[in-house]
Amino acid sequence: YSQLKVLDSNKGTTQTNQGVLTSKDAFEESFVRHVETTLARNMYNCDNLAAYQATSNTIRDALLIDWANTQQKQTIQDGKRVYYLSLEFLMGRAMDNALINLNSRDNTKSSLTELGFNLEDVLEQEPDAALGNGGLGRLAACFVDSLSSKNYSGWGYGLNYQYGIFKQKIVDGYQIETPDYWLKYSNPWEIMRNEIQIPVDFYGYVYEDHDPNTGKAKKIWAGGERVLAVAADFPIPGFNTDNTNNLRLWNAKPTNEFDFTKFNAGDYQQSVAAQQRAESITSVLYPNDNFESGKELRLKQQYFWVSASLHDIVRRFKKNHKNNWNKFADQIAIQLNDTHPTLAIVELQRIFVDLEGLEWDKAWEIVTKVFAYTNHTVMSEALEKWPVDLLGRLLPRHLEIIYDINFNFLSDVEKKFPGDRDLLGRVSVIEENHPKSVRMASLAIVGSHKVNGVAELHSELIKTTIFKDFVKVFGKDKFTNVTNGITPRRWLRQANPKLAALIAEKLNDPNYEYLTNLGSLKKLEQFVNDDEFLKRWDSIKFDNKVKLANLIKETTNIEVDPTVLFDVQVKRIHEYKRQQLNIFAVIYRYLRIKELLSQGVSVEEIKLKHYISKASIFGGKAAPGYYMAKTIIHLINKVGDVVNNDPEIGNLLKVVFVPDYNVSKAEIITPGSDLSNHISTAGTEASGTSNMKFALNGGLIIGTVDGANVEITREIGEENIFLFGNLAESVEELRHKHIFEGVHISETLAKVFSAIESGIFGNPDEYRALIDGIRYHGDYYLVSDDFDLFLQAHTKLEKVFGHHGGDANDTDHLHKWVKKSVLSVANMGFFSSDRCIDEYAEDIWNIEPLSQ
Ligand code: GLG
Repeated sequence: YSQLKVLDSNKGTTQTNQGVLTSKDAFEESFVRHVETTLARNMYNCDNLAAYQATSNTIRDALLIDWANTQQKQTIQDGKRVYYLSLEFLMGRAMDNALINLNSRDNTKSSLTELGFNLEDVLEQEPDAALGNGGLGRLAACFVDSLSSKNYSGWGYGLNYQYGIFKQKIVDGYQIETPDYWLKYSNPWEIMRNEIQIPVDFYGYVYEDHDPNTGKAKKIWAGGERVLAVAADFPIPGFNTDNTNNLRLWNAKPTNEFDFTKFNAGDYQQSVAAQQRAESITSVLYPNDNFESGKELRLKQQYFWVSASLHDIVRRFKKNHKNNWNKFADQIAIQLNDTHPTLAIVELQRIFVDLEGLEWDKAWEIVTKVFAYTNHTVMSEALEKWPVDLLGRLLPRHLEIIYDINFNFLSDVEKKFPGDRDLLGRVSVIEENHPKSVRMASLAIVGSHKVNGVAELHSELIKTTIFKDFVKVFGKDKFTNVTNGITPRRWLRQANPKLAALIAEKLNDPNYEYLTNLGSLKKLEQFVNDDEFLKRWDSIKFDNKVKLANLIKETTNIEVDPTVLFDVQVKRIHEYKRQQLNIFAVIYRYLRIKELLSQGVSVEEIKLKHYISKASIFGGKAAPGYYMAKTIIHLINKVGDVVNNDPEIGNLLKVVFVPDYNVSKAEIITPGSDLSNHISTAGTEASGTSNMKFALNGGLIIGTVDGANVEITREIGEENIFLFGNLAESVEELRHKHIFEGVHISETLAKVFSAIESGIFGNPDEYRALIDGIRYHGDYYLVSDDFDLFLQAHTKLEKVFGHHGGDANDTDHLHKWVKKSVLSVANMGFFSSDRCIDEYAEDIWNIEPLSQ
């Protein structure tokens, strides 16, 4: 009763504080108060940055009320909660998203105008929270948005890196990495919880002792180094609901426990330095995507994060349920985003057995009910393995527990498949190799009740390749699929307000309810023969292209004509994603155009009969140590230099590399694309999520039969996507053929190679490894096999795009291209991350939404 009363009294506060969301006066009053008190400035000296800070503080105040109410409601209802453990949350900017989800954008905009500010300029002040590399981190960000929007009780746990992904500069065509200290100005969205401090230990040794009460032997881990995990909370508002979850990110801080041994030895400096080192644990995000480097600090990050999170989760459980461990798995589900948090399995087992005194088998039964693991890749270089020596030195007790888990697991396997020693070797959590190491994926599978892939094709592939033996051991029901999704709040409403508004109008849905019920986009199909509608649709795309052209001009000084086809490939730079295939095709196009011109064919004729005008737009970061990816970036930039400065070419072809691709740039680039490339070697891209973003924004896709492209095709129809290339089932055979029979370079690709080798794009030695990798070293990513198919797909799609010159009455373009665009959007409902979260909730977590 008393708790309910608190809830009730909070409602009173809610109304007064929430006034800032809907009333101009209330907003302005709070704004001025924050300028004067929080920022200690005055209105005469308030620039856009101060306006951003005052606005976000105002919105944050309102958000915190919802947040506190939600936490109370969750405690009172005491239902099952899910915790999403992810080493990356690629959130981007928070303010616009908060305004949209709290339905306060219009009020804020007009209030700011009255105060003399422009909302768009104010929004630009916010730095991206770039605490992730790419798809995996952005998926986690979409998931927390959906958890709140669908009224689940679900928290995210991660690390509060001081430096997120680096800022990319392009100098002389080369990528240069510079640190991004995103917390330069204080972060108004972060609530420091200095009172929530959890000690985390490293190193030391293990000894055996006897419990004085029971006389039983027990393990003690002692003598290590201690670091404090201090919580920083980020409220996550849902759309059209008060439900506001929490994203808790940990900061590493030194303890106050002084190292007296060092001090007594007269080494005060050393002692303080060691304390300071503690903070380095959360200082920087590892900038690798789909690649694991195996560094000790990375393992420290992982343990620091899972240990703090687990202790926090257990503490919260104990507040309500004391030591009633039988209830633990009914109250808590934990999702492991990739293998990065796998040590959580070991840590929970340690908490139960060593600290809470549970029997091993009982503890293990609970542990395996709690955890589930999502796999995001089949590529071996991305699969984590930690050397036993390193793990044992850093976490001596955990290594023992891992050995025990493995021993029990292998005994079960042995019973089921007596005498199959090879099988034991393949499924063992320990790889008996040099160095001997722990296979994190195996440990994650053994310690989880469900394992899922992220698109149908990928989920099938893991069952038949990397996890085949585990299917044999556990049966196929343990392995499932949850196809990825994206949040339509950010990726439609926020990134493409005009299209979102047109859709709302056509669906007769002034409150944008379709954003939490994305299947209703289907109703757009009824307008597909309405020319007026198609023209409006097309002119919104045009406006978005103008915005993108402006971004390109600002960041590269290259002018692109918004009437030409915008052909985009933005994502991490990786050989498997095949930006090299794309740039080779661009080079071929340039060479052919030059050839035609030299034969006296006019530009007009080329446009009509051969190639339509287009801009090839690239963007994406390469891992700092990834030579081949950096070579690809360099080639793209050098091709751009040549093509863009060739006076004969004009707007027939432009090549652009947008520097520092990130979430806020994606919000401009995605709505401005006519066509985007998702052209990975079949079987390598687990899902891809930008493919979904582009299609939801009315851009068409050129893609291989890979990842979620397969399901996008199924949903939107084969006639609305341009697929090409060899299929996943042929990849192995083709690779084999390359090695034993050599690689066949077609005439077209040979022309491209000899142009590069001629030096027109700078010193050919710089591209030697890229070309030789294809020609002489097995062409692992099948560029040679797919090159001509890629060119053919282009020829086909250009006929559909037509010779559109920005003419709204170009009915050919309207009826061919724009219709496909409408039909794509109408059928993208399936790819809302709300649908993913519902699937996880039902099939994996077994949780229900909170009653509101
Ligand atoms: C991975 C995969 C992507 C996938 C994403 C989210 O490479 O294909 O879409 O996770 O599941 N490392 C990644 O970005």
